[in-house]
This record gives sequence, structure tokens and C-alpha cells, in this order.
Amino acid sequence: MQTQNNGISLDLADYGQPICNLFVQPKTAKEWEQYMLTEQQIADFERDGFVRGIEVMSDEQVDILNEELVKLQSLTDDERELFYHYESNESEDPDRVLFHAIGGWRITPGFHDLFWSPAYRMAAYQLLGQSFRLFHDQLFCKPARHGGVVAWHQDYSYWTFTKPMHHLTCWIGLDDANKENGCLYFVPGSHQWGLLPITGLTGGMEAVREILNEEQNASFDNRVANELKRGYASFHHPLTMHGSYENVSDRSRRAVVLNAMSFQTLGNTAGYERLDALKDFPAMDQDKVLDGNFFPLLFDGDKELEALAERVPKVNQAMLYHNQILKQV
Ligand SMILES: O=C(O)CCC(=O)C(=O)O
Ligand SMILES: [Fe+2]
Repeated sequence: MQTQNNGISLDLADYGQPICNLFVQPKTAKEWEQYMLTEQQIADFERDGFVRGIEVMSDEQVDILNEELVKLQSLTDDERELFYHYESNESEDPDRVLFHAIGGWRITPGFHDLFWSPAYRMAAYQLLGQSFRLFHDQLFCKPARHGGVVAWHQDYSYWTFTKPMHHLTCWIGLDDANKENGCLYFVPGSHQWGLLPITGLTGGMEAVREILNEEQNASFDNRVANELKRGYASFHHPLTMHGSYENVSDRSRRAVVLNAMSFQTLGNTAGYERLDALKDFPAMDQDKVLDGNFFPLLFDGDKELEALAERVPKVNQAMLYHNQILKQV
């Protein structure tokens, strides 16, 4: 454990519960009810592969995270040590900038505690259909005027070092996001396309289109712009096709992404082809449950919700997760 003089750990992964008062926690099962997604929102997610417009943070809470973000974006090389990944500029276009970092939750209290936001935890429980763990976070920040793209991709194509596929992504705006400043887009129904190979995240926006069939390519005409006020979230399935265009506006487009996974997720690193990309990630041994400090349990449905757990609308897990991956194109 890395500690300061006062015995407080510098690695916030040592704390598997909230460490500051940023988010008031429900004390009873009844207090969770206010955060519950409706049957309709669950049905939308099952049909489209995403659901959006869920308030996770107030303006004041976003301000606190943005202050922490300034700090995270100006760290020295040594101070970046706790990140799993850190690129001040990951854009492959020399005229564009995309800040991308994984692991901020280990460094500042606000980004740590964001994983315990009750609105996030309730929605994630319903959309995963069971108790879940923290997988990792991500920061995607595009500066005003020269912000880079995030090319169309499926998240699970980058996560096959874990199994089975039972993961969920939550995207939260740290700025108001719209078409002008490079908001995220989703292709509805693409979570039923099966797992596609990696075609790159920060090069050409349209790279994935070459490996898709005619019908799949046509469905990009129906893409949905995920325009959101800051503090609001969208959730997407690990196979949903999504991406974001450049930011040429005079406003920045910053976002934090929370990635969660079933509490039973296993390591699948043996034979993984991109091991170099994992060199600063926590160890994930083959066929071992991903638990311990780096993968804390974020929500135990039966314990938190008691009798309510039965009544909470949840996705059909068998239809949505494990089996989907078998549908190769
Ligand atoms: O913020 C972006 O533009 C990309 C986000 C993303 O890929 C994700 O939320 O999985
Ligand atoms: Fe993504």
C-alpha cells in the first residue's frame, strides 16, 4: 500500500466504499426506489442497446469533478503511475487532440466516489440484471476547436481478456454534449450484430464500416446523437456500436465513463493478443474471478434492496449478454 505520512493510502483502490460525502447513500431499501429505471427504459435498452437521459450528478457535483480533472490532466509522469492507461493526446490525426485515461478513480476522491453514485448503481443493477463490480473508468476529453474523434467501435472487442461478456458502459457528460462539440452516437440494434474485431479507436472514424455487411452499414443512417446535459448519463451494451465525431466548436467536450461487469466475471488473459495494452492494468488471471481491491463489488442487490430486489424491473440477462456473442457476422 502506498501511504502518506498520516497513514492515508495514496491509492484510492485501497478503499472499496465511498470515501467522501459527494454522494448521499440510501440507508434503506425504500430509499433506492427513487433511482429505479422504469419498465419502459429497460425495454428500450433491450431493443436498442442503449438508454439515455439519466441524471447521475448535479451541476455542483460536476464542478467538483471538473476541478479534479484539471489536476488529472496536468500530472507529471511519476504521478501518472496509478493510471492503467494515460494518453494526453491519443488522436492519430496530428491536427486533433483526444485525452484518454483509464484509472482516475484511484487518484481523486470525486472520481473514486462517482462509482458509488446511487443513481448509477441502481440503473446499472437493472441493466446488468445482477450484482456487479467496478471494472474501470475512462476519461475522454476533447478540447474546443481541435477535438479528435472516437471511431465507431464495440466496447467488448477491447475487453475479451475478461469473460463471459456481461459488462455495461455508462457515459456521463462533464460538459453539455451535442452534435456541435462531438457528442457520442449510437447505432440502435447493433448490440445484436455479434462480436466484431478491433478496427481502431482514434484513427479513421469510419474504419469499422469496411468489415460490415450492407444491411449493417445502412443502419448507420439511423444513428442517434446522444445529446446530454452535463451530469446526465447514457448506458450502453458491450456490443452496441458507438463513436463520436470531431469537436470544432468553441466549447470543450469532456466526459467520464464508468465500466462495470457482473460480479462473476473471470480473467481471460491466457493467449490474449494485446497483452502489451494491459501492462499497467491489475493482474487478471485466467479463469479466476476478478475480485479484490481493483474490482470492488459496487452493488449487492439482495442485501441493499431486500424484498424490493424481486420487484425491480431488470433486463433479461440470458438474452442480452452471454448468448449475444455467439452471433458472429
Ligand atoms: O466519449 C467518447 O466519445 C467515447 C466514449 C466511449 O467509447 C464509451 O463510452 O464507451
Ligand atoms: Fe466505447
